[in-house]
Amino acid sequence: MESTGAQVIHGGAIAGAGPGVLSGGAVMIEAGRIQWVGPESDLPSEFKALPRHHLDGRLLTPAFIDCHTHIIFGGNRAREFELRLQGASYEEVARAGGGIVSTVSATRALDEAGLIAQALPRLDAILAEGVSCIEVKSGYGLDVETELRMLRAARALQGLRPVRVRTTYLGAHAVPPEYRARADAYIDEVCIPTLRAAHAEGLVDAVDGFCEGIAFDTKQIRRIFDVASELGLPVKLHAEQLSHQGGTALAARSGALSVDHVEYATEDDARLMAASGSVAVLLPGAFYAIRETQAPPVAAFRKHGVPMALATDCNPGSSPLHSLLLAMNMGCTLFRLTPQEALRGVTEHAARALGLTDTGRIAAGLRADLAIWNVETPAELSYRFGINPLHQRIFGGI
Ligand code: DI6
Ligand code: FE
Repeated sequence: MESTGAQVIHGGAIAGAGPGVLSGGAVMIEAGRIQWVGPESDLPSEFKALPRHHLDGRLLTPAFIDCHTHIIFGGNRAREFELRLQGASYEEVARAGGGIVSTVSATRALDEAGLIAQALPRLDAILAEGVSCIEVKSGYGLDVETELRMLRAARALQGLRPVRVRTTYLGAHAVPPEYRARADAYIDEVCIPTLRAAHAEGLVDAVDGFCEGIAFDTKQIRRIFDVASELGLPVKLHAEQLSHQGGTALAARSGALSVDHVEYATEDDARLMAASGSVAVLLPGAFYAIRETQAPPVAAFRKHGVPMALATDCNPGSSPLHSLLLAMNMGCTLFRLTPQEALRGVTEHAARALGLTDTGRIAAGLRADLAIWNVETPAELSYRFGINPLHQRIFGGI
């Protein structure tokens, strides 16, 4: 499948074209877009003579979307992993000057080429599992120049690999050492001016923050969200990951695209998220790696109709996970998602968490970002782990 010319993909089951699985389905793609999808028996006669791509019984899905990652950073935190194994908690390590702040020093030391070189193997691992679109956050620079450099490096990835990159400004990730105990001054003097500079350079698709005892409170996050709103940028938030701080309510009231982690969110939070249409982005890699025991309120999200997405949260500290398939397996095993919810979580709902309406489903008019899997049913994508069943990924029809 090397041309952008019209072709028909057929001869297998299709998931992501509607609520269930379409067996014996067909898809016509042309010029990088899906033009038609339906049962092969209904294929319009004008498409019948087009070149064919036979699935040989394989499953066709939308290409996956990793809607929450931090893949641009320097160094690693294996030492912190060892400390946690000896009993230190993620918060204790952070309060002792490790954690996010230790990655900040290693990130500041790299130029743009260095940041890209370290990120490419991570990106390649993620793309190898049928991913076509990835969100990348800043937040390990915490000064004007390094935050901008991270965002530029993230954007540059889409010139180096066949992938679509969405960039999120996460200046409110941690308080850097030079502003220790002066979080408000950091927000005024660095975080907000950097947001304005990054936006002026066209580097920001969304604005994020970390609302947590070890990071920023709701008042501080609100000040950043006010600037995002003034600039016309959508917001999202890391909220209720380690404790309940009220970030979810703030984010939902700000019309956030997504609220991420949400282990400590309540049923009231779920109600607010449903009202605002915010996606709950579940990050089981972080839950697993820091040995969290409180699972997110999946039943409340279901009850109130909050869409749930799954992502890797790929980062050097709380989630050194480079597999969206494993995130799906963990979402099912640890959070009791159904395999169908897991698949929607890395396709349709992940697109929604990024505010994208042209991808994540198999429907006429959307981008021809597709994945062909050596499996027969969607449940198999979540069921096995440690094996990659991808047969082929199609990116923009190619
Ligand atoms: N929550 C997370 O899980 C990541 N960021 C955040 O706000 C962790 C980032 C890190 O530990 O480096
Ligand atoms: Fe994160």
